Amino acid sequence: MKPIYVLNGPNLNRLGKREPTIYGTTTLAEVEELCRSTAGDTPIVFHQTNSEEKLVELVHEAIDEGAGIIINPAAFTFTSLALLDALKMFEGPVIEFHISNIHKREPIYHRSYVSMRADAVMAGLGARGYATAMRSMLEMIAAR
Ligand code: CA2
Repeated sequence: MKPIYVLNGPNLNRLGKREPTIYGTTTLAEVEELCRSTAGDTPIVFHQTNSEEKLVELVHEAIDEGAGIIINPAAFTFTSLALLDALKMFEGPVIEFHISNIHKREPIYHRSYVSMRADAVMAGLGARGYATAMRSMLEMIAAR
């Protein structure tokens, strides 16, 4: 069984430690556990990186080995054509995920490059939304 990749971009390693009014108090380690428990027997590859290069390389790894990608690209959402180009090479389902509702925030957070490839976009459900994203990803893979 191919794994589902859950990829997290810059600063999300600080989740649960700063700005709890926007991002909540759940840590990234707790998010990983939530993803694993929701996925059940389906294997998960879970990463966070502050590096655009590393994030692109992880998408390349998913192109070769992954069944689906759930990605919270954080700030790279709004800046990275390299990430968009890498995601365009991936043939399985892609869910773009944001903890906060990016559309409720300043205009610089409204234009996502990643959305041009994502099959679904989720925003504003908080950290527990990763479980919702995982359930939807399992359904999307099963429906293919
Ligand atoms: O809501 C999200 O998940 C975001 O992708 C998070 C990004 C932000 O640039 C996006 O607009 C929305 C920022 C991540 C910052 O991470 C922090 C984590 C904990 C505390 C403070 C910042």
